[in-house]
Order: sequence, then C-alpha cells, then structure tokens
Amino acid sequence: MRAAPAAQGAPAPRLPFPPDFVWGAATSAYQIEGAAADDGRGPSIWDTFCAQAGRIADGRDGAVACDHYHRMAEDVALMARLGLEAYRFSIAWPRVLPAGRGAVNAAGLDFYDRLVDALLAAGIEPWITLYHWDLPQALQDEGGWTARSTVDAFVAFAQVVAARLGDRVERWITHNEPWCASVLGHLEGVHAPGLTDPYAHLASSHHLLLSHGLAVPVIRAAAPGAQVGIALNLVPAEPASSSAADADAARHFDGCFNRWYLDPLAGRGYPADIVAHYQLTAYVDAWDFIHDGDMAAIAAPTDFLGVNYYSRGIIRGDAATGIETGAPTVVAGADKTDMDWEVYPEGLRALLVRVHQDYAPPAIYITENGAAYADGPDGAGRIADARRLAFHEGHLRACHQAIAEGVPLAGYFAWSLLDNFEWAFGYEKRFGLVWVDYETQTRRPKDSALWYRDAIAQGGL
Ligand code: IFM
Repeated sequence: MRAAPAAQGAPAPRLPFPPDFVWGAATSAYQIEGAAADDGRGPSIWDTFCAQAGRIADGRDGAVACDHYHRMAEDVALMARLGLEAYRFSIAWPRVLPAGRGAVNAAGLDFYDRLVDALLAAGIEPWITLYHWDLPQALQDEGGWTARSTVDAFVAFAQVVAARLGDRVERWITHNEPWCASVLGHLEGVHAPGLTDPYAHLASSHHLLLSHGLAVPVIRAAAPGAQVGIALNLVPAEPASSSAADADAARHFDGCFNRWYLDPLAGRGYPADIVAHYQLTAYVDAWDFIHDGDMAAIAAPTDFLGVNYYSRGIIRGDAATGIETGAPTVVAGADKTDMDWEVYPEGLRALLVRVHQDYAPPAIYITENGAAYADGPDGAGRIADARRLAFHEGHLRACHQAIAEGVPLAGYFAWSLLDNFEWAFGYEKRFGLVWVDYETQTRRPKDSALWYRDAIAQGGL
C-alpha cells in the first residue's frame, strides 16, 4: 500500500491509507434540510408519519431539522474547514417532483444544483443518494413501494436528477438501506409509512431492488462516466454459542438481513432458504410482485457497493423466534452507543472480507459508520466526545486491516456530518461530528470532527 501524501505540514500517519482513499461524511435530506414547506416542496411520507401521535419519541419532525436548506453555504464552508474530500447527501424526491412524478419543481432542483456547485468550488466531491426514505406522499397514496408503479416513478425521478446534475456529479447511490425501508417501514411499522404487513414487506423490498436495477442504466445514460451503486446496511450475524441451533439461527438472520439483498444484486436470485422460510410460514401467499425479467434487471452491474455498518448481531436459536429475522439478537458486552448498539469494529473487518470473498463487488465504500452519543458543550464550549472519536478510530483501523487483507475498500463516510433528526428517535440521538444547537442552529465541531480533520489531512491514522 502506498502512503497517501500527507497535507502540507501534517505529520506522516502510522497507518497510511491508499492515496486515492475517499474521506467523507454523510447526511440525508429529511434529517437535515428542514424547509418542509418552502419553494414548492411536496409532502413526504415522513411528514405524514411524524404527524401521527406516538410515532416519534420526542413528538418532533423534520420540518426545520438543521435548517440546512437555508444554511447550505455555511455548512459547505464547515465541511471545507474539516477538510472533507467528499460529501454524501440525498435528494428530497418531493422537493424535485412534489407529486412524485410529472411536473418538476424547478426551485427544488435548483437547490441541489447550487449545493453541487458550492461543493465543487470548495474542492469537495458530491456523492448523491437518490432515495433516503422520503417518498412523496402522493405516491404512497397510490400504494407506495408496494405498487409497481412506484418503480417507474423512481426511475423517472433518477432520470430527472441525473440529467440535471450528471455533468458535475460522478458518484450515484440509488437507494439507502432498502432493508430499513421495507422492514422498518412495512413490517415493523416503526418507520414511514408505518405498515405492519408481511406482503408489503416483501413487495416493497422487491420493488426497491427492481427500481435500483432499472435506474442504473438510466443514470449512466444521463450522466456519462457516472459510477453507480447502492448502499446496504449489513449486519454480520454471529451465533451466540457453538450449538447447531444457534448456527442455524445466525444463518437465517444473515439470510433475511444480508443475503436477501446481496444475493439478487449479485445475480443469484433470492436466497432459497429464506424464500422457503417465507413460504413455509405462509408469510406470503402470492409472490405476484415478481415478474419475468425482474431478477435480471436487479442484477444490473454496478461500479461499487456501499456498506453501512453500525454493529453486529449475536444470534440465539433457542428463544421465541421473530417472523422476519427468525431469531432475536443478543447484544453482548457493555460498550454500547446511545442506540444500544454494541461497539464492535472487528465486525466491520470481518464483514468487508466476507462481502469481498462471497460477492466480489468491484469496489466497496463505507457509506455510513458512526455512533450516537449525547456529549454536549462544556462550560468552555468544547464537546469532548471521546467515545465517538474512539468509535471512528477503531472502525477506520478495521478498514485499514481489511484493505491489507485485499478488500477493495476505497472510501469511508462518517455518519453523520451534523447531529440531526434520527427518525423515530427524533432529536434524542446525536450522531454528528458537529454539534447542532437546535434552538439557535449554531454548529460546533466536536473533538471527533477535529480528530477526523487531522486524519484526513494526514491521509491515515
Ligand atoms: O440516521 C440513520 C440513517 O438515516 C440511515 N442509517 C442509519 C443511521 C443511524 O440510525
């Protein structure tokens, strides 16, 4: 591995990353933009969901969030001060197409045009995610992701955005975490649209994947030279013991959580063991949402795989089984974030090696990795978030190790640039490298942000 050229004046790192390794941070539209009613934006399923009593822990919503829509220039300047090389953000579909399809809202698309230009002017590469969960409500009214027509609407949306921004944006991510959209949104009902319907779970996951596959060539046609991928949240599953029951349960969990997405994207179709499970449990009677040609479309070749990693699952097979995962997760150890997720960097190394060996994507990027901790400003205004700093350092060490083991890992995006609206948890969980005071909208880099700035400047740890 060649050492990255350290920024002028920066000390040489002990653990140098490859020179072209991409150092970034990520956000998503609904979590930071606010301006929910500005400039012709239409309602999204998250506006609707947040308005329903009891859905969000603190009863709040993304109507203002970090007010990024109005503070975009300030936020890009902040990214530049941190030395970010890349910024991953999502496009609010209802800002661009308020009714989900048809008439384009010029003001909405202009916002992203200005954002892309501001980033490029600051030397920061824009990475676009097309769908990070804020479906236009108008499409939900027609069935949302359970309806095949939403697939066509997504492909048309992708075309509109790529045609406008594709002359300046090279990296495109179709979907963020389809597992969350389908399972949390359609089966467990804890995310928008709040359904608890097994058929909707599988139909939505299929339509999300299909819309990804159909959008890939459309993006490439509109944005020649584009590199296109998808971001999956992957959770390595480990058996809780050496028992056969635990091993079976871990394999089942892996099938539902990881292989259900990785296998069809790699052209292997849906994993037979999980299909059989859903059939055996009469989970879904009709698989009518799968049409001829769909599986080939889903397997459209991509340029990279985005991996979002937060923790592992330790799986036990001897307890009451959940219908979706087939087994409960047992979180081991005392070191947990405010999400109650175990801090386990080794899981990232193992996951990357496994994905590389089993699926061999041409390149892998960590498109999200981060931790929720509540640390706020002390009397002097400093935010000493040592646990978050250690989290990122530990996971970057795991990335370094994976690269040394031959994984084509090409970049890392910290989740998240800013504290923001953490979905059903409202504003109670803070993932940001940068503290946001929601009363004043003041931004203040935490110690972790300053540490990350130095790591980027050194090109390593
Ligand atoms: O905040 C979310 C993000 O929107 C998707 N991935 C996980 C993050 C933390 O829960």
